Amino acid sequence: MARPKEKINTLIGHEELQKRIKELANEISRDYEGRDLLLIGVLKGSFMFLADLIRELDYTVAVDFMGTYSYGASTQSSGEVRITKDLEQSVSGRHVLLVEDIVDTGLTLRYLVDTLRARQPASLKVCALLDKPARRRARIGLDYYGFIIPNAFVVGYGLDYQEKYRGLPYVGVLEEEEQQKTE
Ligand code: PRP
Ligand code: 7HP
Repeated sequence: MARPKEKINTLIGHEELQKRIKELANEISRDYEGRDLLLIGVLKGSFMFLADLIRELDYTVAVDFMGTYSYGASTQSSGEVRITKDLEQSVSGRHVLLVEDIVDTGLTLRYLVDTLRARQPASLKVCALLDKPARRRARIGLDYYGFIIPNAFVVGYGLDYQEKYRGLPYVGVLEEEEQQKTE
């Protein structure tokens, strides 16, 4: 199997990710003490973050997933958010925490928050591992975030470029030559 290391520069290492996720989980546990919580992971990118986060939370926490798609094979958002998978569970009257891998333009999150609010949860908050404010196009507040990152296209730890690199255990910046070669 091809080793991608030579074209990807590490931005956030595995240990740093794990340390910050534990801190986030402690904060979330404190805030939701005594309340039932439903985590909603946004597929596909959030699967790794959600898996690590939920293992640090109370074992009674429920989980469901929504799928969205807006980047395709590009490093730029198409601007159109499509739902590829809806929830199985109802969110009505429940405490919901939306779990994202990255907020970039903010269009995906804006769309999801509006969609979920209309279903009348008791509360709705957002937790994103990575916040890239430089390219924001939609106004959206984050209740919890892991890291603020610079304006670069990142891969790994669930995030892809043309469906590759999701399995990297760290977050790295994809070098420009690599993007141009394959675009
Ligand atoms: C990515 C990422 C976020 C969204 C963030 O999903 O996982 O959900 O883009 O970008 P935005 O803030 O500019 O909307 P993508 O549409 O690439 O699907 P994927 O998670 O399946 O790769
Ligand atoms: C989506 C996305 N996917 C991978 N890397 C990034 O930097 C991204 N921003 N938005």
